[in-house]
Amino acid sequence: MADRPVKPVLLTGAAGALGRHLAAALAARGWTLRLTDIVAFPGALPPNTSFTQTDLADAPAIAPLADGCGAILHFGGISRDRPFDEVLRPNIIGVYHIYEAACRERARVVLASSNHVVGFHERSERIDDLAPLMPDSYYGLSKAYGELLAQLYWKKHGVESVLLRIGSCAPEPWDARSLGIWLSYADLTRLVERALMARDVGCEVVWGASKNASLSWWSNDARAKLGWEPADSSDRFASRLAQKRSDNPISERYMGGDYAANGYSRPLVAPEEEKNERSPPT
Ligand code: NAI
Ligand code: 15L
Repeated sequence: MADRPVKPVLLTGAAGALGRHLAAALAARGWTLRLTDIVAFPGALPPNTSFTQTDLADAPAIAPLADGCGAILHFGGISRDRPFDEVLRPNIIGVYHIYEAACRERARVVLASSNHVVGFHERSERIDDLAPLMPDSYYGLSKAYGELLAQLYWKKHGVESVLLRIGSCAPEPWDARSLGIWLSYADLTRLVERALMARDVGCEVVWGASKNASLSWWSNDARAKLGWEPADSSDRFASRLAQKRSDNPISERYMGGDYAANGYSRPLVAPEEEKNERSPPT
């Protein structure tokens, strides 16, 4: 395995659920981290870390945080289905500030994208990392914007990105959907570490899910290039959760689940009819 880079790593969203986990886990593995979030860091800082309270939408405040950093782990911002006005500043303007900072520093970005960039694909489909983006919410749309921004900065400026399309990353899955797309905290840590250390990643997508027997939706990504394979599995929760489904037909039809169903106002379209919508014009 390559040596750990010596430059510090900036972690946004450090006070959030995944940020707190990564701050502790990566610090324990010897990484030097600069942490930031719009809210105070809860509790004591892990060793070899510093913390600055900043709004991602505040360009002059964000820029110096990346000075001298070799990589940015971008986990900050709105992390749920919220109205457009709430998503705009942190997730659209904020991610632009992160890419501007990365470009100045020639730093790699590990972007916490989301399964909700493809949330309007039907669960009966099998999609790979080149499948069309089909966001299920303003939140999913903001993550799709982040992925496209990453492509732009790679093509135009050579800024590398690993786009982590995270499924459901939590201590445990909670229903049938999350059983399939669950990512354990330990698999997340190893994935992020490989995303930091792998050579020449370019701009690539990885599906962020553990080795769950019930996951059939996603295939093909850059995991081999990173040298990452998930080690954990949700299978031990299957007997309790496999039948725990929502009673909303929209949630159950699309990969994004409740995010797809939330605010859905279209008359229900038959699956066959919807497939025709996707056919290229003849
Ligand atoms: P979280 O909501 O716990 O953490 C997000 C952090 O971003 C919070 O601490 C919040 O204060 C901070 N933040 C929000 N607005 C900000 C702003 N304007 N400026 C600076 N910081 C701001 O979310 P979680 O679960 O830790 O997720 C982390 C990242 O991973 C998010 O980007 C989320 O979209 C992404 N993700 C998480 C998944 C999961 O299952 N936990 C699944 C897919 C993606
Ligand atoms: C996400 O993108 C969210 O950040 C997280 O809170 C979960 O809702 C997850 O997706 C999911 O789809 O379960």
